[in-house]
Amino acid sequence: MLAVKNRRRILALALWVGCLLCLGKTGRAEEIAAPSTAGVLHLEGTQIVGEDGQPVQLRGVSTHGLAWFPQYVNQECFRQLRTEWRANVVRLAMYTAESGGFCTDGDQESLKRLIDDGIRYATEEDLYVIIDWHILSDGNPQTYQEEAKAFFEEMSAKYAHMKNVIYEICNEPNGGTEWAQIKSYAEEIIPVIRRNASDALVLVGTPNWSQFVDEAQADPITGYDNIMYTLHFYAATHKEDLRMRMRNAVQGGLPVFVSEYGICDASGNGDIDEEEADLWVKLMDELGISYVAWNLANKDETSSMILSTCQKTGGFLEEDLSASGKWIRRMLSGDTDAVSESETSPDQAEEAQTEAPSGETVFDCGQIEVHAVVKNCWGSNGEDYYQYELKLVNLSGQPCSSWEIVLDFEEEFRLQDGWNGDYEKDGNSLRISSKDYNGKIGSGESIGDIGFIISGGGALSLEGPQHSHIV
Ligand code: IDC
Repeated sequence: MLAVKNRRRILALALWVGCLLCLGKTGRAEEIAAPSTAGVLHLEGTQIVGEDGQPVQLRGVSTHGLAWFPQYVNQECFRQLRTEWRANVVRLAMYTAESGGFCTDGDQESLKRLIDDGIRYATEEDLYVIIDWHILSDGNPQTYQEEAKAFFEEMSAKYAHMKNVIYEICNEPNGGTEWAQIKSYAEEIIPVIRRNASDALVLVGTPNWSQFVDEAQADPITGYDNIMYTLHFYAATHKEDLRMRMRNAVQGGLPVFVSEYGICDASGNGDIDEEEADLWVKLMDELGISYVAWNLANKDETSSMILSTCQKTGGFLEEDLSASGKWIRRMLSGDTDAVSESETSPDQAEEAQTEAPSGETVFDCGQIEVHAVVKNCWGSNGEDYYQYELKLVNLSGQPCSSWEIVLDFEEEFRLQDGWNGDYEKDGNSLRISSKDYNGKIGSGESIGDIGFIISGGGALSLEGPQHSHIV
């Protein structure tokens, strides 16, 4: 037993080294704005700002059609987007007219449940969240205007009190729909939302698949605050022309939000153009524009961020991501060197095969044995962040109805987040106690999915006096 533990410790140390090596290379210097810090967003000129008046840039990902890929609306997935990808917004894309569409043959109740779930998870993970009325094959948003009114009436009433909900009222008008028609639709929908959510940001699509922001600029919607206009691009199709259209609109005073983009071509498929994608990101950053990437799914298409061979719905490793997914994760997180199984050294890979699960450190804490894994680590704002996941095994010989463990770290650290437990920091120690729903562990049995994120000195003291207590 001891020998096994020591081998695991050595492996854990090897992983630490790997992890430490990956830190501090990039990382966006600025703190990421979140609902808990920036609060309700509003516009000052073309710029989104938080309650304290500081500029806020939202950067994140969009789901694919909720009816088709509902499985990615889950808390673990959103948590990873927030903590590892460093996203601060998710977009919930609900098609209106395609198969399974809200206004065609879709199951409206289950679609609304997915939106409710998505908003709940986003809120719990401190993310802003966009409710996207995803018109596409319906071309003109007026096609389902009455349905849109009823939908946004219900959504805005339900979410009026939330700081983090943003309303996108028509994804991409197309098929010759003119700005005057979109504007007229928006002037029907915005007052419905405003009666409930008086300040929330509202995003309005623009002609030609949300590209002709200049037409909105020539005749903007007046009489309401906090209205933004969307521009969508796909980097392998849309280049300098559309970038200049975006820049001119913003410099001309139009608040623009890139609520959808891809780094491949406009079909959502085809080749990736990283060079153009870099130019887009550079310009959006310069102009303080927010941007949301299409799409969080494992469809066999270039724009899907997860490989079609990957069936996971959260806890994605680098090797689970498509080329788009890798690029977007790296760009958002600023982390250019993720540790992935495919990137570990041959020695580590060999060890990993003989140890299951790999990279686990096991602590005998008395009554409870703690299995700790560093799931991820990254550098940001000059600090190192470590995400731990724990499994607890009850070795006391009797069932328990609650538990408490204390973990010691080698250095001072800061607790950033913790889940499925109550967390209390005391010097270099972290005390974790059970929630009412996960206190019970049968004799010899285990529970998992307990996790936390710390910054600063992240190494667990391997020989430290870790201990546990059960009732
Ligand atoms: C695409 C999806 C694809 C789906 C299709 C439905 O990627 O799997 O079959 O829609 O028609 C958009 C749209 C967005 C498109 C995407 C790629 O907003 O719905 O998704 N795209 O074509 N505008 C430009 C590109």
